[in-house]
Amino acid sequence: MSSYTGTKDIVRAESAVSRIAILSDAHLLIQAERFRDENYRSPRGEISLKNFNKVVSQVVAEEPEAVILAGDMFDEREKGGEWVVDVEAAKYWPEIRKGLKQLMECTKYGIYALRGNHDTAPVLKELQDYLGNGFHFVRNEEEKIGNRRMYFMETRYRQGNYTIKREELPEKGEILIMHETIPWDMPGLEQEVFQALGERFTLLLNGHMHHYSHGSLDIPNLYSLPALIPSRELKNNFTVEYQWPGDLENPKIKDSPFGYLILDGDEISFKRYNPIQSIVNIRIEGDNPGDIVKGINEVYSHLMQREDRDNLWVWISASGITFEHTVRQETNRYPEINTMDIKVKNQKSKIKNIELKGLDKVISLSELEARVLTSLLWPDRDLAQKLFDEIFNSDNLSRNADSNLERILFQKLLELSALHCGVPEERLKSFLMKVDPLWKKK
Ligand SMILES: [Mn+2]
Repeated sequence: MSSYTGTKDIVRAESAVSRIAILSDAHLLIQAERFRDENYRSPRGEISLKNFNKVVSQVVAEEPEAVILAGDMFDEREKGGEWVVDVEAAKYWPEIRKGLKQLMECTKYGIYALRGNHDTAPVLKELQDYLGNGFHFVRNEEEKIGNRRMYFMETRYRQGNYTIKREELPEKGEILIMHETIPWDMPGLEQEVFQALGERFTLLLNGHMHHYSHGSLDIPNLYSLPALIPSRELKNNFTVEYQWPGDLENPKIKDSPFGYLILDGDEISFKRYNPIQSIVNIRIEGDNPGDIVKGINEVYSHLMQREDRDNLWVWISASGITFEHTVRQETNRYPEINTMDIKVKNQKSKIKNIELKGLDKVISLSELEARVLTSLLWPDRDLAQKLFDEIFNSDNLSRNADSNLERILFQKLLELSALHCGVPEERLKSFLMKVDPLWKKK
């Protein structure tokens, strides 16, 4: 370990356990947009940098002896097949580096950085070159930081395949810093792996989830780190939430979920950071596109009355509708409101009973789905499930669907999705042959 000594004099008893700040998931460069003007940054990018500067001052005031970056602090974003970060990052790096330098210089031991799934090694190596021996990019190694021992387990994030072999897990230690998916209502690293790690380490600190919690998965020493500042990855973080239908005068208000952790002695505390902007979540529930359009307009008219309307980052989730475009068309009518992202989902519970005629008998869509799924084995089954959920669902089909048309549509959609899912052609053919008898008249 290098013997970096910052400029800050910290007077502490020799025996005290080092006070450490843990920062995660700022996703700083995710706000980089492609602009031809080499000096222009997007308003979202500007806000992110302002938040970063503000939170850096807050952390500096905490007088940590070391700062840990637990992954996805920078983010290398891809847009239209190009790495935005290479083109745009130049406009952001001077300020990011300045902030990191401030953090580094306020500490005795410097900064220790773990790579997250959105970070790249070259970016972290460059920072190490630039900032010198007070910045440590650590990969699958233990570091002694003051009188603490910390193991930095590099991310194993692989969507759809989160397994880590037992023999690849780090041996016993004190504190584990990692960046993995906790399986909270979503696929993630197996619970048994977290449990095994929880037995090997006194403390598990995990980034990536953007949400502060501890003791989940029944592992008392597992801590999930908050996102430092807002980014495009909302992950259920908000400060204001409107529901439609609902009382627009009284939205749900929450304390900021953003911030960082301070380890001091045996104490772990979540330090809140209040971002510059308000993070607004809008939940619209309707039965049809008409409802959704009405809901969006009512909520947005309400937002327009807010004094801070220029300072909102708005996320929408709408259920009872299939196409994001329908929502986007409405939000575009309110250019003052910064709509960050729109998610649409069909409500499974509200599925209309579409009847498919011309099969061996008249059956409902859900019966067909059940029959197709039971006739298949993994991985065809997974693909079919995805098709039913996303494409061949009641919202996309009219009532009393014509089976011949739907059958052709289904096959075409399958062919298309197979390409996207990387399914080889032979497997697609055998899949279609297996499904085909389900469609035929007896
Ligand atoms: Mn991540």
